[in-house]
Amino acid sequence: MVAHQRSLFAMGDPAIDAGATVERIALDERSWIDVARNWLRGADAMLDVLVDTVDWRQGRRRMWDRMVDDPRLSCWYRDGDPLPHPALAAIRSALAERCAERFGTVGLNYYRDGGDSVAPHSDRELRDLDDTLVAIVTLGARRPFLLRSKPRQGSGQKRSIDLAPASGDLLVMGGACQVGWEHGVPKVARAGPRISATWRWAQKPPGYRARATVISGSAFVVGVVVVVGSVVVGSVGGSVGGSVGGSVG
Ligand SMILES: O=C(O)CCC(=O)C(=O)O
Ligand SMILES: [Mn+2]
Repeated sequence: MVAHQRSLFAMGDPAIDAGATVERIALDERSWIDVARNWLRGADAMLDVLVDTVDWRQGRRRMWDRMVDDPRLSCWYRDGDPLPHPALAAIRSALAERCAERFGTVGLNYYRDGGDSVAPHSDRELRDLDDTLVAIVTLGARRPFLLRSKPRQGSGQKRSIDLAPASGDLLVMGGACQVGWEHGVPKVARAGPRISATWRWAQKPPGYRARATVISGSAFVVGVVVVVGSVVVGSVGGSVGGSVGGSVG
């Protein structure tokens, strides 16, 4: 394991800098990402606590004809579950205030070293909705975070952007980002531990029906069947691969 360079900013008690500069990057006419560098102080100290105290789960998925371990550990908390660090509740409130929306379920992903990763994907429950928010706070090592456009019919051009969030940075993917774009954290030769904390929100049109997803050979409907208005994604979602609100598809 490579110890990542720690800054004074990332040590000490967690505290949100509500005045941090937020840069909005328009990805296309319908999709954007907000980037707030140094949004959370004390992110490395928080990582240390979470590495030791979270009941990390090993997800598994079918790859061709066999089951393989996900190359990272995860843990999901439903709305109302006791959280493993008090700062997670404060972050959720700050996000709700920033985005004027309510976030419920929080997912934690633990990339132990550079060999851990998540493949390019769009978040499963959100990938056919054009008004969603996915907030990601990075704790620990700086890793590439790649966003790339999905190929569109009639346009061969693919765009790609690396936001490389450092410890304490906040990313918020918004609009139709999950429809037209994929995101992922690729493997790297060497990296210290990194945890991402993710929250999701979606506006679902009345009568919205989630697409059925095939997992391990059986049809599994992810998400809500019929809802009206805004809902917090995950608190009512299906369970995938043992994780509530698991999203990588
Ligand atoms: O770790 C990250 O920054 C991304 C995690 C993610 O996209 C996911 O779990 O769906
Ligand atoms: Mn994702």
